[in-house]
Amino acid sequence: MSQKIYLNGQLVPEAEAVVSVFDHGLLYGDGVFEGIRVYNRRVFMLPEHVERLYESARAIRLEIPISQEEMTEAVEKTVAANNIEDGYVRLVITRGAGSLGLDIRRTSNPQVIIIAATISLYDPELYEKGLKIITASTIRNHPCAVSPRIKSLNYLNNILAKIEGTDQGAPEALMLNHKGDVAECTGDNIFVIKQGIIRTPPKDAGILEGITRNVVIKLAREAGYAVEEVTLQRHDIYVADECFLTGTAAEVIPCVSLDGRVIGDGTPGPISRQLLKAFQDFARGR
Ligand code: PXG
Repeated sequence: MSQKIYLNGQLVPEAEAVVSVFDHGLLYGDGVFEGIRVYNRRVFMLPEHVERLYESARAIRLEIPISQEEMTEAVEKTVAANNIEDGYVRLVITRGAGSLGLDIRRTSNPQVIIIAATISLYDPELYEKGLKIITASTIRNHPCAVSPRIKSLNYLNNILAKIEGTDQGAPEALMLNHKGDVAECTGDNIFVIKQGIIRTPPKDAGILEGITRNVVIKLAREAGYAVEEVTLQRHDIYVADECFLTGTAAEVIPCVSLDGRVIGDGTPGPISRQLLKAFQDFARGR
């Protein structure tokens, strides 16, 4: 069965879901996107993802041609049409076709694309053993350049850091910000735990404000933990009792080493495990 892709209001077969080679999304990475999980046919945290998509679009002066309500309906419709029970939805909004120049006034028709598919996840074994990660030499984009708070189609900053990780056999890579403080990983936010207190970098550390991050902060507080959004240095990770990453694909994944420094006792810690379970129960509606 061929996949059905939502393209500008129509559900079309994959082969017909095409955009122009003059689209500024292709020419310049000029657009925004979202990645969302589907659990038991429910689109997880859909209002929050739609809100972030429209905020990203606003920040790059891209006017999405449909309302947030229409976008929400379009996502639900695409998931249903592809009979997705557990999977992944990718929303992509491009600037649309234009001239071979930067001027957005020469573009027209932003493209609204929704793909409902499966997702590639970390190896289940990594949740038992924990990730060993490295610090990339590529820093996160300066917030005064392209703000990391925008989930834009220009992901080269993250891709370059991800290459460094892959080259060194690490499934994720830590990125510092322009000040040398901890920002986040290439596609995941980062948390540390020290003496029972959970800490994660604040929104202004040059991070994407992850929706999984925000859910985990809430669940951790509900479980009685203190959670602080504070500046962290690599040193705070080296000396942490526990560390874990959060993201749409990863959910909550323990991290047991950074740059060859073993974190805690080198195994996934009890609070990380507890939060992984709490997150999975919440996401799967248990
Ligand atoms: N930081 C960055 C830079 C991200 O791209 C996160 C943190 C975690 O945010 P969420 O809202 O997912 O908790 C992300 C998310 C993909 C893909 O296919 C990427 C993300 C999410 C899902 C899929 O590359 N990045």
